[in-house]
Amino acid sequence: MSDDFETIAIDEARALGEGLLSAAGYSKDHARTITDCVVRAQMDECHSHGLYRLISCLELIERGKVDPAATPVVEDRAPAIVRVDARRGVSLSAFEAGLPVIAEKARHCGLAALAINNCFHFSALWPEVERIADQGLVAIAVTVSHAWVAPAGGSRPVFGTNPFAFAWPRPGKHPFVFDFATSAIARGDIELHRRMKTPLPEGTAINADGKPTTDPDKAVDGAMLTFGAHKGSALSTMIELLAGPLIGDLTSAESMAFDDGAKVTPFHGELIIALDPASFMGQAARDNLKRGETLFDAIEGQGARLPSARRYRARARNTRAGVMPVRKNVLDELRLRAA
Ligand code: NDP
Ligand code: PYC
Repeated sequence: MSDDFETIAIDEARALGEGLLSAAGYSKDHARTITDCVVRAQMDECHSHGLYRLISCLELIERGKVDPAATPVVEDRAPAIVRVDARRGVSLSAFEAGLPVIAEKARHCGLAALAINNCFHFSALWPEVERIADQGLVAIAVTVSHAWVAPAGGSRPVFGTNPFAFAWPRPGKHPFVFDFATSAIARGDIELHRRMKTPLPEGTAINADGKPTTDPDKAVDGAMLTFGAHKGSALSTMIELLAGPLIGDLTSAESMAFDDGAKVTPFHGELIIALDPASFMGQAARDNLKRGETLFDAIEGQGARLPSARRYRARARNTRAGVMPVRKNVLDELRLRAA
């Protein structure tokens, strides 16, 4: 473990998170769902979306944006569509409210969608698609953020960092999951580079003059880039459309306008889709799911790793130890706020 990190007991992290959020005014439900998500991310050593995000949740209250006691409202829109209005709360309690409904609808109809609206959204998407895959369903999730990312060939921000997550259930194993920003780097990582005063990887950002930069401050004044040039740009456009106009919610540019200089967590919607292998394949579902294992074996058999393998290893290691590494400067700030 590098000198920049120290460990915290998992129970202590939970108490710290719930204590800070409750004291700031979040309802029990919000304090629990937010803490659970950031502790899970930290246990998996996803530093850009772990305990660090508690600070942005506190800033949401300090800057008067979030309704910290909002109760999500579930609306049964159609046989295969459920909508949850987060009512200006954080997305996670809305997800909790919608999860049993999308799972039930997917089993009944073969596939189903959950649209979460009017939410502040700070979290990684893998905790959500993993929860759906744990119920034997295939899952896809997309959301927008703030307009920080320039389209391929352009130089001004239009897109959010727009993550895309997928999960596939694996009998007797953790699901196959990937979850990535469609920008070349997540905004959370840029913020961590700014805090640590370290350079960005090449090819992730441009400055205000449209020239490549590795200076995180200059990147913030300029624009982030998409991953995979025009391919990431097209995927990001798709995500803007699916998690924006399709579900009647804000695009990243509109979320940025709503923020109005407060510089807090984006406010918008999220689209989650669940597919039921049993409905597609009937009796053959189990055997067909196993054919996915042939694909995974072919990947791992040549020394490549599956996405999420690093996370699952970190989770197992930290669960055994009962403690997890956190950046010192993040923990210092959280403890100072709690004192
Ligand atoms: P990463 O680039 O860190 O990882 C992307 C995915 O690729 C992960 O599933 C990762 O698995 C996998 N992976 C990484 N390296 C390899 C490799 N060598 N071989 C195979 N698989 C690999 O993700 P990002 O930085 O793009 O995104 C980080 C998080 O930020 C995501 O969880 C995303 O949801 C979140 N985010 C949230 C936003 C929001 O608006 N709420 C906006 C943007 C991002 P592993 O984890 O095991 O390394
Ligand atoms: O890391 O890009 C990001 C991000 C945006 C909103 C939440 N995370």
